[in-house]
Amino acid sequence: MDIVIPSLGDIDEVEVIEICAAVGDTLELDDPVIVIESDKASMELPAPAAGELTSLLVALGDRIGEGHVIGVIDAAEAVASAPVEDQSAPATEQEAPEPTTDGQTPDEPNKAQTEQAAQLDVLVPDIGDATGVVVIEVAVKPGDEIREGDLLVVLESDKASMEITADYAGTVLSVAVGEDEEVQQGTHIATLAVTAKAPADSKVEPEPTGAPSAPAQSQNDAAPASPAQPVPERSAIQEATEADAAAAAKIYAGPAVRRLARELGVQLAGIQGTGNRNRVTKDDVKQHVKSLMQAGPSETGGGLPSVPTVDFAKFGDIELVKRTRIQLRGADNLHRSWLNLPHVTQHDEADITDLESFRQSLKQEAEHKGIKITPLAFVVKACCSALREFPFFNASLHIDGEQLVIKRYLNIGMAVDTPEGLVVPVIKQADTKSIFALSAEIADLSVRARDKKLALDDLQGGTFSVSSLGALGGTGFTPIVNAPEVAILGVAKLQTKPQWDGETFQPRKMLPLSLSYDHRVVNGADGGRFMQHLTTLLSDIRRLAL
Ligand code: CAO
Repeated sequence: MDIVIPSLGDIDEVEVIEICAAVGDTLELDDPVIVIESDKASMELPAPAAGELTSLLVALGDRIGEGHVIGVIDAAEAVASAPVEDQSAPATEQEAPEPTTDGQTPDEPNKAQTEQAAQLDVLVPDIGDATGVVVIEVAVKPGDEIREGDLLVVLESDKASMEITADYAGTVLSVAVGEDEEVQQGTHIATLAVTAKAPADSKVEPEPTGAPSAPAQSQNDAAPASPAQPVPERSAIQEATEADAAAAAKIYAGPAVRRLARELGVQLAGIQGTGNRNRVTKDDVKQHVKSLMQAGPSETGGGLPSVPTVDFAKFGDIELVKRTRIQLRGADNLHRSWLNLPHVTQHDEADITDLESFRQSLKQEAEHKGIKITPLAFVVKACCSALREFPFFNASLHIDGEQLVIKRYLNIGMAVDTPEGLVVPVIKQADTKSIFALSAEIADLSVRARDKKLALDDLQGGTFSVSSLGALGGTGFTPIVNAPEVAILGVAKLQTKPQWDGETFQPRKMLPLSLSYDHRVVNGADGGRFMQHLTTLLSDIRRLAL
C-alpha cells in the first residue's frame, strides 16, 4: 500500500523535516512515518495501515506536495507475517531489486542490497510543461563520492529552478550533461554506482559552511529537493513587481537561496553572485544583508541599526540551544508582520461577572457532554459578532494596496502555546458554532497542536486571531497581528476588581482585552467601536442571542 501525502489545502509544497521509520520497520496503524512542515506548522504523516515499511521514497529536506508517494507499506505482509520473533529475520533472504533506470525513485533496496553496489542512471524527471530547460550548474564530476541528497545538477527554466539530487549514496561514474545544455524529460544526466540508501537515522542534512569551493558550496546551498519535484518560485515572483520578477527569474540561484532571500526581505536582483556562473549563494545573500545593515540609516529614513555582536562566553558559561523549526518560522512571521504593519494596540476590560456565573452553571451539563467550557469560547463567539458588525477587521489588504479583501466567512485563529513553539490553528466558520461546539473545538485543537497532530488544513484560512494568555496571568499585552490578517485580540487574566456602580464599589470580574490592528486598515475610532461592541457583549451575553 502506497503512503501518500494527503490534501494540503492551498499549500503547494511541504518539507520533510523528520524521518521516523526505517525500511524494514514493522509499523502499527497511525505510527508516524515522516514529519512534514509548511511555513506554519509541522505534521506527522501516519502509517495508513499496520505492516512492514518496505520502501521509503523521501529524504530529509525533500520538498513534496499533495499526492506524492513517500513510501510503501506491506500491509498484507504484516497480516500474514510470522510471529513476532520472525520479524527480525534477515532480509538478506529476499532477492535484491535492481534500481530502476527511469530517473524516478526506485523501490527501496532491501537489506541485502544495502551491501551491493548497482549502476543507476539519473534522468531528468517529469518537468511538466516547462520548456527551454537548461543545465545551469553541474555540481559533481566523475569519481566524486556522494551522499544521499547531494546536489548533482541544477536545471532552470524561465520560471523555476530545480535541483536534481542523489537518491542514494555512492560514486559518480560519469556525467552526461554540461552547463548551458538544454535538456528535457528523460535526458541522461549522470550514472552513479550506488551502494545503498543511507539509513534514515544516519542522514545528515547539509549545513552551510562558507567554504568557497564551488561544488561543495553548491551542495550546501541546496535544500535537498526531491528529484521529481520542480520548485517553483511563484510566491517570490508574486511579491515582486513585474520588472523585479523578470529580473529575479534570470538570476541563478537555487530554491533554498531564493527562500532565504524572501525570508530576509531582499531582492536577489541586487545581489552579486560569487558562485559558479555568478550563481547567488546563501553566503552572498547573508553578506548582502550584512552590508545593508552596516550601511546604516539613509538620509531620508531610518535603516535597521544592527545589534552589536557580543562574545557572551567572555563573561561566564553559556549554552547554545537549537531553536525548533516552528520557533524559527514563527519568528520569521512575527518579524515580517512587525516590520510591515504599523501596529496600534487598544486596551479595555469587559465585566464578565454574569458570564462567569453562567459558565459555572453550565459546568455540569458540559461535563456530561465530555466538554470543558472556558471563557475563551465566549470570547470567540463575541468576536464573531463584532467582526460581522465591523467587517474591516475581517479583511486583508489587497496585493494592489488599493483595495481591501473583505472576507464573508469568519475563521478564528487561536494561538496555542506548544513545547515546539507557537502554533495558530483555525476554528473554521466559528460564527456558526455553539458555545459547547466552540469549547470542544478549542480543546481538540489545543491537544492536537501540542501532540503535533494538526493537519495543514487546520492551520489555514484564518481571518482574525485570538491570543489568550489568561490562564497564565498578566494584565494586558500587545499581540502582533497575524498578517495578512489585520487584527488580533489578546486576552489577559480575569481579575476581581472594585467597580463603581454609581453608589458604591462592587466586586466585579474584569477581563482585560488588548486589540492590535493594522493602522493602515483600521483607525483608532474603529478600534474603539470594535472594543465597545465586544465588551458590551461579554458583559451581557444575552446579547449574543440577538
Ligand atoms: N483569566 C483567568 N483564567 C482563565 C482565563 C482568563 N482569561 N482564560 C481561561 N482561564 C482558565 C479557565 O477558566 C480554565 O480554568 P479551570 O480549569 O479552573 O476551569 C483554565 O484557565 C483553562 O486554561 P486552558 O489554557 O487549558 O484553556 P483556554 O481555553 O483558556 O486556552 C489555549 C486554550 C490554547 C488558548 C491556551 O491553552 C494557550 O495555549 N494559551 C497561550 C496562547 C499564547 O501563547 N499566546 C501568546 C501568543 S504571542 O506570543
